[in-house]
Amino acid sequence: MNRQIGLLIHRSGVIAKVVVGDYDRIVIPALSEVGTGGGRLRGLRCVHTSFRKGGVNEEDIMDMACLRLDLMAVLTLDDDSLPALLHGAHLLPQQVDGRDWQELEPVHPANQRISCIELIESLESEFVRSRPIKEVDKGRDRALLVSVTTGSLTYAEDSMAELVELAKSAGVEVLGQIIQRRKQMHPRFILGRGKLMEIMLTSLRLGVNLLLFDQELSPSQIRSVTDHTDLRVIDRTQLILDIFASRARSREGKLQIEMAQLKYMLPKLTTRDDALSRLTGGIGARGPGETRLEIDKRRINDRIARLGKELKAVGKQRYHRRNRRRKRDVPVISLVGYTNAGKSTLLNTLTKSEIKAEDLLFATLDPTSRRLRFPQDLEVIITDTVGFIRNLPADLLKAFESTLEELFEADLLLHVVDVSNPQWQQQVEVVEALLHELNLDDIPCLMVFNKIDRVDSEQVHKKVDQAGGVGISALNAATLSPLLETVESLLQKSLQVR
Ligand SMILES: Nc1nc2c(ncn2[C@@H]2O[C@H](COP(=O)(O)OP(=O)(O)OP(=O)(O)O)[C@@H](O)[C@H]2O)c(=O)[nH]1
Ligand SMILES: [Mg+2]
Repeated sequence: MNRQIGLLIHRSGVIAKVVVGDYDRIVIPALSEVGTGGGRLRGLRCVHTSFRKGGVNEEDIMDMACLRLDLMAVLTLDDDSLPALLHGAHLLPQQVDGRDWQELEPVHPANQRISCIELIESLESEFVRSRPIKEVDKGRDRALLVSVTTGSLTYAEDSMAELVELAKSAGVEVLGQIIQRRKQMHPRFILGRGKLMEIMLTSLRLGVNLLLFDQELSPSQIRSVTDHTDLRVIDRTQLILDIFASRARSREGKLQIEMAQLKYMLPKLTTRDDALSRLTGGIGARGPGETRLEIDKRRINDRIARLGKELKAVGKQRYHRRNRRRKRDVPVISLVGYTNAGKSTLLNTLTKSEIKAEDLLFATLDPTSRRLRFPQDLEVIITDTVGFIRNLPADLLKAFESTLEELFEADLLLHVVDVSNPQWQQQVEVVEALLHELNLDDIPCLMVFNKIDRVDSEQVHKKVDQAGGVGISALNAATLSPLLETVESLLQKSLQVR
């Protein structure tokens, strides 16, 4: 037939698939329905004929790595089209001379002495031994973080460091990071073939099951990666959405998240996209639920419309609540700031409450309000809300419109800054830009430099003075009096104006 023939053979000896290719290649079909058998390798080996004289080529290695095949073997033919040599290759649990695979000595198929099954089984046990999955980590996602950038490397590194924190907040174990700089971003292929192969081999070696991209991916870019791999692929926005979904407690919060997730999914459903149906649980699939991800566009649109109505109704209740507050004329202070800056901790210390404050990004999602009485009989309401982060997509921000509306009511914003974070200056810029985007820059805003207990004080005091803010340690009530005094005098001023 002048075509290559390939067999995918199960360890039991059963032929799982027969693939008929063309003269110079075969294409292995998607194997998603075949289980991975618990081990690191797929439990299938591929043997195919070739009209070329050479043995295993780069394409074969790529297929083997991406599909985690037990073994790849190429049978070459002699001039009479009879079997000549069998070339084999297998993956290695550890790199040898910088390579992740190894070729076997070519032999005539009749002289093939080694036992395939023994070889595969010893490989597999070595894979497991070199990176055992700890009992506690079973069921957790194990991710390789990937950033593809055309911009500055330092920016990519900072953003990556934050992605690591985001991943931790989502309960994902981070096994490795890869940053690639490209001259130009390809609209279809986010990564070159070579890089993709490197990622696949690294994933295999580390036991990765999730690729987490720092950049937002287009449907075709997701496809170009998932076509070659059987790893789940999600991007930064999806990860943030997932964290939000797991944190939302209030009805309104849950509605907002579901809305944001559906809106995010919708454009990605326009092309038939395998990546979505691969989301069978875990990160990226929480919230609206996996079944919902599969329902068609029209039903999603219906759902979005319904959610919109419900949100409006909830918003009305909120409006009434706020109105009552207004009537009593209690000034409102809102805490804003980068995520993990210490907003909730500050609220807790000020009002002796116990809302959740944790060393996690986006620990707080739903807004909380508490009363606070100042020494001189001034009573205020102080509200804590969702933190900000860089590269927050506009749509996502919009999803929180009704929550963020609370901020419009504020008489004073306290912009809480974590000065112990080396990135604090950039974080201030991000928050200020977002405040501007939300048209909140008309409200008086006091900079509050938090966590001064963790930094060299003299240097920080200089910075704090320069920025005209107040330095505090939210964990320590004794450090808060300068803040309280400043806040009080600022409020008196604004109350007089009113
Ligand atoms: N050392 C020190 N740690 C602090 C201080 N203030 C807050 N923290 C810690 O910083 C972490 C984050 O605090 P949160 O209050 O949850 O921060 P947040 O701004 O509410 O963060 P999100 O709700 O996640 O956006 C917690 O582990 C706090 O214990 C401080 O003054 N000093
Ligand atoms: Mg918080």
